[in-house]
Amino acid sequence: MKLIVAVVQDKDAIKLIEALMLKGYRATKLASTGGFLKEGNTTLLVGVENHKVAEVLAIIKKMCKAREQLVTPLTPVGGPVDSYVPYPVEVVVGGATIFVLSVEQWEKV
Ligand code: 2BA
Repeated sequence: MKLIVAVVQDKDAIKLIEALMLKGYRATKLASTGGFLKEGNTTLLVGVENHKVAEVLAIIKKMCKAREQLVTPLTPVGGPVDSYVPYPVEVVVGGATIFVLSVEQWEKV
């Protein structure tokens, strides 16, 4: 048994969950916030048998798109604030950040 933890963009979350449900997977959707952008994203927990991991990863890859996003860096700590010009920089967010964890025990009571 594996637990797939996938951090995805909110824009992709609903369609991804629908695609997983259509294939018979169960998922838990958690509202989360990215540490870098400080914006909302979605973390999905999907518990699956070992041999199903590849299929779930394929579904996630298919449904989650990479998007460019502009972010304005914060003023440097301790730096000269008056001469600091905050230029927006572009970061590529997603498709998805995925962790696959081994599950020691799984029970439904
Ligand atoms: P955020 O932390 O808000 O990061 C959003 C995007 O900003 C990242 O996209 C990446 O392109 C960029 N970024 C993040 N940290 C950076 C840094 N120190 N310097 C420059 N650019 C940086 P993704 O890599 O696709 O990550 C999307 C979201 O996935 C992240 O949102 C975070 O919530 C989660 N995530 C990514 N890597 C993680 C990790 N190792 N552990 C836990 N969560 C992670």
